[in-house]
Amino acid sequence: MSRWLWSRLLEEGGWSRIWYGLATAMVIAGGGLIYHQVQDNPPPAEGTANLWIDSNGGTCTRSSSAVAYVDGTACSSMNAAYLAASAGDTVRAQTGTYSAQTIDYNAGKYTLGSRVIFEMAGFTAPTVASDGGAHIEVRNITLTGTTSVEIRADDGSSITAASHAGKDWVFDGGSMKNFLLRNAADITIRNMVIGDLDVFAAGADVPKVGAYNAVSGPELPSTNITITNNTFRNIWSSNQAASHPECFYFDGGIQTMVMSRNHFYGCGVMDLHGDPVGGAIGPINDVTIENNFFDWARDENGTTVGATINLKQAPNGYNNFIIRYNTILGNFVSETGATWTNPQIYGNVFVGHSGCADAISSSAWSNNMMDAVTCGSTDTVANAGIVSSSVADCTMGSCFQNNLHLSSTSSPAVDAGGATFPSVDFDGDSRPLGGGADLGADEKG
Ligand SMILES: [Ca+2]
Ligand SMILES: [Ca+2]
Ligand SMILES: [Ca+2]
Repeated sequence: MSRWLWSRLLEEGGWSRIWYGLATAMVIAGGGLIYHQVQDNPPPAEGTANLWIDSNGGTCTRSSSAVAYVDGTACSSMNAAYLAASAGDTVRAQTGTYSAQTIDYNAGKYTLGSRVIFEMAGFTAPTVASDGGAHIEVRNITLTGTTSVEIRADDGSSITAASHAGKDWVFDGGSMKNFLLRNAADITIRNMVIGDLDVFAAGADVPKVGAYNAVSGPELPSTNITITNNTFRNIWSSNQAASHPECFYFDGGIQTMVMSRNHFYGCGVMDLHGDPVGGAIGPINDVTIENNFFDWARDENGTTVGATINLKQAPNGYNNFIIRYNTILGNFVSETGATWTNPQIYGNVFVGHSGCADAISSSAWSNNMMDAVTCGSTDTVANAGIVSSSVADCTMGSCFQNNLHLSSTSSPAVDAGGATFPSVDFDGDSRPLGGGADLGADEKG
């Protein structure tokens, strides 16, 4: 089985989130977990599709079997193709630069049994936005504008219909500047390059997951968000006093989010920022952050600054928040006043960490490897050189990725993990190798 397919099974939970394919066997994978092994049911042959998009459109006629491109029967937009598609169809696009795309709520598409697949290699557009679109997978698209992706509920000014939340979207491969998920459900962003964005110069926001703030009607926070195997890079502000960047922002009300196997570098001010604001929205719930590489957060000149992961204070807090098996250059900070229920911080490698997060009890910390200060009774002090390379400063906007794999199989992080760990590492390789799980995001040996 290809690594490509394995990664989907492992990341999506195997049983319920397989978007196509048939189970043919069961195998025992690392950690003793049982996954389906599936027979891949690939998209139609290269050069054929059920629907095509081109720059001048056409009759937008669906073919039940995949066919080659015909100028006169193509669609002029993603939305037109979506409206014409049936469940499981593949849409392809002629190579070109297109205008902004908008996909709207459609009752007939909201209950599709499988996604409409957009194979968008060669398709460049500024943005994809959707109010309540559902069951869509977008692959290998290039998005150049801000806000690159916005998925939200049907009506942002008066949210009353939970059934109209944007739901069951996958973005897989390609690149975007940023994204905004509001009142969205069952969203996956994977295998993408996200960033290369001066938020001040572009007048842009940072990648963000949350709920609507300050609108009338009930709030419908974003639910079941998976962000995996992406590169977040060079998201910064050339005027930090006027525009406060970070590589990823999440606010109150999130219900279930997993961030795994992402690589962060060139992030202004912070790599991650949680901000559970807004009394009606509620706390941040059930978040797991695992197997990520986090570079130093940086100021606008590229010099390292304080908080790689910064979780802001009340009024709302954090429930069931897990930070495990990450490699983190810099600090994890919980601001004074944040309320925590069941935080777990274990198995991480912290390099350059200078203090324990406020408001989190020492019992939440275990088996972390840290520089000079330890926070829990089973944390240990690391030696210099534990990771392969760690560059202190760079030129902001063009920072390059540190190599945060463990430096050698004799690293003290090797086999130093506890009994609970993710079943794969940053690279997607199985854990554990050798005599136990290795600390940090890389399983080395
Ligand atoms: Ca045409
Ligand atoms: Ca090991
Ligand atoms: Ca590895």
